[in-house]
Amino acid sequence: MTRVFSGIKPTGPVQLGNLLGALRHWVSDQDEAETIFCVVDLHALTVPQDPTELRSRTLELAQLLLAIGIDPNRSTLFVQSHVPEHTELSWILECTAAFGELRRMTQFKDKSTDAEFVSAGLFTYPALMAADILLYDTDRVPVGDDQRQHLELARDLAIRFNHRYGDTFVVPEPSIPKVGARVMDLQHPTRKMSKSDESPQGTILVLEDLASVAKKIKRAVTDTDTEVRFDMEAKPGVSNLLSILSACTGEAPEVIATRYSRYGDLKADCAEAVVETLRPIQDRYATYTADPTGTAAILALGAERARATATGVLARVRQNLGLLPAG
Ligand code: ATP
Ligand code: LTN
Repeated sequence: MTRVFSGIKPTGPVQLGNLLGALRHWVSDQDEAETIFCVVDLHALTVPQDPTELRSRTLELAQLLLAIGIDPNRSTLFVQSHVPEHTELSWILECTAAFGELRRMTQFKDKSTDAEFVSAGLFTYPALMAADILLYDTDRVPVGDDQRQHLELARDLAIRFNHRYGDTFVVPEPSIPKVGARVMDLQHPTRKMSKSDESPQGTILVLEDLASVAKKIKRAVTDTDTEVRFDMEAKPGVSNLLSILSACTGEAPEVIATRYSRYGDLKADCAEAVVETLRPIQDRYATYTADPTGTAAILALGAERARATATGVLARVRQNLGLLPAG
C-alpha cells in the first residue's frame, strides 16, 4: 500500500491556503493510502516562539486536524518532538546536504531577508523536513506548491545517500493539487496566503467568524478592468477568487469564469462556498477542544506507532552509514 506522509507547523492559526492546498487532500488520501500526519513543532522553532503559545497551538492544531477529518483509526497523527528519531536523522541529512543547495532554498531567502534574527535552524530546516519524510519510507507527500523545492531536495538527499551508502531510503514523490496549491493573499494577490505573515484582511482563517470570512472575500482586491477571466499573471486577484471557488466546488476555474460578468457576483458565490466549506469544520472543532485528554491520548498512540516505524528505518541508516552499534 502507498504510504503518505505530511506535516504542518504550529506557527499560527490555520488559514484557507493550508486547507485547500494540503489538509483536505490529507483527508481524502486516507481512503487510498496508509497515512501519517505530523504537527511539526520543531520546525516552528526556526523562528522565535512564545513557549505557552507554542504548547497550546500544537494541541489546538492537532484538534483542528481531527475536526477537518483526520481519522485516528485510519491515520497515524502525532507531534514531531514526541519522536526523537526525527532530529537524529536530520543531523545525518544535514551532513548529506551541501551548503550551496540549502542556500538556494527560496523559503530561506524569503524568511531571512529583513529578519532581525536568522537562526541556523532556519537554514538547515529542509534537512529536518527531509528527515520527517524519509524516516517513514514515504512514497507520496501531499503539500502546497510552496513546498515543491523542499520536496525536490528531500528526493535529492535520498538519492545521494542511496548512491553513497547503498539502498536505504524510499525516494518520495510530491503530490501537489492542480487547483488550490497556491492560495494568494486577498489584499496582496501576488503573495501567498500565510499563517504567520501579518495580513489580517488578506488571510482567511479556518476558525474565523463566518461573517468576517464573507466580508473579507467581498473586499478582496480585484483587478483594474472588469472582465472575469482566469489568468494568474494578468489578473491575479480575480484568478485567486476563481481558484478558491474552484477548490471548494471541484469545477475548473476557467469554466467557472465563463458564468460571471461582474466581480460582485463572483465574490458573493466565492464567499458562500468558503463559508459552507468552513462551517462543518468549525462545528466539529468544538467537540475536540472540549476533550483535551482525548486528544492527548490520540497523539500518544500516534507517536508510539510512528516511532515503531521510525526506529526501524533509522537502524537501517545507522547500519549503512557505519555507525558502531551500542552494546
Ligand atoms: P508559515 O506562514 O508559518 O510559513 P504556512 O501557512 O505557509 O506557514 P505551513 O505549516 O508551512 O503553513 O504549511 C502547511 C501546508 O499548507 C503545506 O503543505 C503548505 O504547502 C500548505 N500551504 C501553506 N500556505 C498555502 C497557500 N497559501 N496555498 C496553498 N497551500 C498552502
Ligand atoms: N516545510 C513544510 C512543513 C513540513 C512538511 C514536512 C511538509 C515540515 N515537514 C514533511 C511535508 C512533509 C512547510 O513549511 N509547509
